[in-house]
Amino acid sequence: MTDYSAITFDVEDDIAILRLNRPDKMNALNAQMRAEITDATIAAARSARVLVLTGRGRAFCAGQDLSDAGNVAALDLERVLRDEYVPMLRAISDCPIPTIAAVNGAAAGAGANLALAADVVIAADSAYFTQAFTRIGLMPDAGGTYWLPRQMGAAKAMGAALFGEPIGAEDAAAWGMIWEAVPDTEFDAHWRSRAAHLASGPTEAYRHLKSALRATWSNDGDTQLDLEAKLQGACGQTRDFKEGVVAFLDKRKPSFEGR
Ligand code: T3D
Repeated sequence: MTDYSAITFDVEDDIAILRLNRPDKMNALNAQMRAEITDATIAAARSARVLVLTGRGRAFCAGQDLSDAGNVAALDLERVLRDEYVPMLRAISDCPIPTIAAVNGAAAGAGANLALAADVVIAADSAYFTQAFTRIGLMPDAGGTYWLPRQMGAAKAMGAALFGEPIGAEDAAAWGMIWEAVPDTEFDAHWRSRAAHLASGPTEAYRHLKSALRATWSNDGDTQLDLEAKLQGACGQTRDFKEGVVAFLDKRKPSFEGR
C-alpha cells in the first residue's frame, strides 16, 4: 500500500515523516487511517533510520472517529481493537528504528495513547493529552493502561484515566509522561533536529537498546543482565562501534552508517 490518503508519508535523508491527514476531524482515527499507519510504519523500518509521527492542522489526533454516531455505537469495540488498533500499536512499539511522536496539538483518547506508543514524545507547549474515554462511557485503551502507570506512576495514571482532564505539555513532561515540551515557535525545527540526530546515529545500537528497555518490564534483574550482555555483544560487532571508538581517539565526530 503506497497510495495513502488518511496520512501522508515521506522519506528524506533517512527520516520518515508520517503525518495524520484528516485535519477537519482533528485527525480522528478511522479504519483506513489505522491501516495506513500500520503499513507506513512497517515501510519506514525498511526505508529510514527514524520515524516521526505528527499531525496536520491544529490537532495531533482526537482518537477514535466519533462522527457517525450510529456506526460508532454499533461497532464491535473488541474486534476493532484486536484487528485494527493492536496491529497499528504493535507496528509502532515493535518498530526497530527510533520513533518520535511530535505532538503538535490535542492528543485525545486513542490519539494520546498512539503518541505514547512512540519511543520519544516531543510536544509543543500548547499541545495537551487527554484520556477522554470516560467522557463517552469507555475506559482507556490503545495501550493507555500499559503506558500511563509505567511512565507517570500509578497515582497520576489513575487520576488521568478517571478524570480525563487535559494534561498540558509542560505537566506531561514534568510527570514523566513524555520526553519534552518545547515552545510552539521552536517546535517544528526542534523535532526535525531531534529526528536528524537519531537518523545519523548508531541504528543497530538504537535497535538493541530499544528491545532491552522494552524487555525490562517483564524481566528480573539476572535475565536483564544476561540480555544486556547478549545485545551489547551484537553492538560490539557493528561497524558503527568501530567507527565510534576510532572517532573518539581521533577527537572527531563519529560518522555512523547505521550498521
Ligand atoms: O474500539 C473502538 O473503536 C473504541 C476505541 C476508542 C478509542 C477512543 O479514542 S475513544 C475517545 C474518542 N475521542 C474523544 O472522545 C475526543 C473527542 N474530541 C474532543 O474531545 C475534542 O474535539 C478535542 C479535545 C480533541 C478538541 O477540542 P476542540 O474544542 O479544540 O475542538 P472541537 O470543536 O471539539 O473539534 C473540532 C472539530 O473536530 C469538530 O468538528 P466540526 O464541529 O468543526 O465539524 C469535532 O466534531 C471534530 N472532532 C473532534 N474530535 C473528533 C471529531 N470528529 C470525529 N471524531 C472525533 N474523535
